[in-house]
Amino acid sequence: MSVTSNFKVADLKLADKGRLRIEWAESRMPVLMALREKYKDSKPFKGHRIAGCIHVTKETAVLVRTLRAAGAEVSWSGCNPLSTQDDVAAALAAEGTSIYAWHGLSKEEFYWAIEKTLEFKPTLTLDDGADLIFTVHSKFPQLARDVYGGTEETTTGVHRLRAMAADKKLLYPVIAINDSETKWDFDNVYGTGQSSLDGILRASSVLIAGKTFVVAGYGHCGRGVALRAKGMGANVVVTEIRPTAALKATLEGYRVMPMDEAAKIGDIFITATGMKDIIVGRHFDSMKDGALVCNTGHYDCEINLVDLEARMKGKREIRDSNEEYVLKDGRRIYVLGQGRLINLAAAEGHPSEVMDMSFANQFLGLLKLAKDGKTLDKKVYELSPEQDQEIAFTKLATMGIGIDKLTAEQAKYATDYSAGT
Ligand code: 9W1
Repeated sequence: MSVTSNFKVADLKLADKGRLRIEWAESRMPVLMALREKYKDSKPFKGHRIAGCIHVTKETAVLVRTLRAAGAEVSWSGCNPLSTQDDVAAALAAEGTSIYAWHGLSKEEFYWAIEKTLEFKPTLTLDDGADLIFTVHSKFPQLARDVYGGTEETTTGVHRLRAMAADKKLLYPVIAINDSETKWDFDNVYGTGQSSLDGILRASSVLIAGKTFVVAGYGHCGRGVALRAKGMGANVVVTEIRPTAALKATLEGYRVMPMDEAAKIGDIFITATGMKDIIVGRHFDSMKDGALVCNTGHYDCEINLVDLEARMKGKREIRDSNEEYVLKDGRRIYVLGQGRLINLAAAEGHPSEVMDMSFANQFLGLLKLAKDGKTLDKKVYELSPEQDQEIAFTKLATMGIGIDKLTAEQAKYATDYSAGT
């Protein structure tokens, strides 16, 4: 463990490796890099102290570096005991960032780390799951006086903060980063879509082409996974409970059927529903020998592994993140990532290019709060649609993609209701 007065990380010797990973992410995050360039001289965060509590990953490090380049002092902790990449944490500590994060910290250490980041009395907070903001509100409410505002990354966090605001319990304004279109619509569809396939491949290396690939749940995540599986040549089957979602999947060219039917024909199964018991005993009973099963929903209750254990003769880890269950009748079922989020268990979360947009939203959200936080109400806000469009526009520009613009005539036509048909 490497410790000084402003950081605690697993091992400072990992810094060189972490730096390389961060540089790799930087080369894939052009929107954040453009923001860094834009604000490196004017330093709009000068005098601001940002406490952040979010997964310590190479992408997060790019955000941290960008906030510091724009004049902020920061202090960081991880929002999940298992998501900290120790080499990245070491690299941040080595370049002078205050950070308290290491992989596998205990519950006590987790809250200790959050409290350490509050010692410098932040003027802005950044959350992923609202643990930091809850700590301020429940244990250190006096700190809220100096806080201009906070941002929240996730759907769940935003949900809890809206409830607090409705009860008039919120002590400073919050911007819901999740609600930007350039965040949720890209994270869920393209982030989860690719990283879930990535996880399946790393854990199994199977050929996707020609396989019957069953996606349970056709929400944003399920749709992203189906899209990528189809792109790799799979025959995609979708299962659903919502008629409209099932109809969309059908008209997008997928076969839709109940899981009882899909279980018999699937080669690869992935759950993305947010509901428990999607794949249970009777499904395992009818699966083909060699079927692969995994989950990309938030909780690991979508695949009922208790039912599978009850049917097995034995199991062994046949490779990383891949357990072979041999059933009493001799069939083999392979469970990837122990039924936990496959894109995190066996891959590296969302690709940097996707996090680029999520974190550009974070940067602009904090910038808005640094400027106007003191005049905003103690409510949950969203970024403006104009800023959302601006992020998408910049992303396109960095990809060398230009788009059309309305002419003055067209703009007039768009709002002119007198013209009729
Ligand atoms: N967030 N940089 C694990 C990530 C855990 C994780 C989690 C991401 C990113 C979903 C955020 C083992 C990255 C993150 C790598 C990794 C998330 C939970 C990101 C995807 C969400 C519960 N949720 N996310 N990159 N851990 O990809 O910050 O490798």
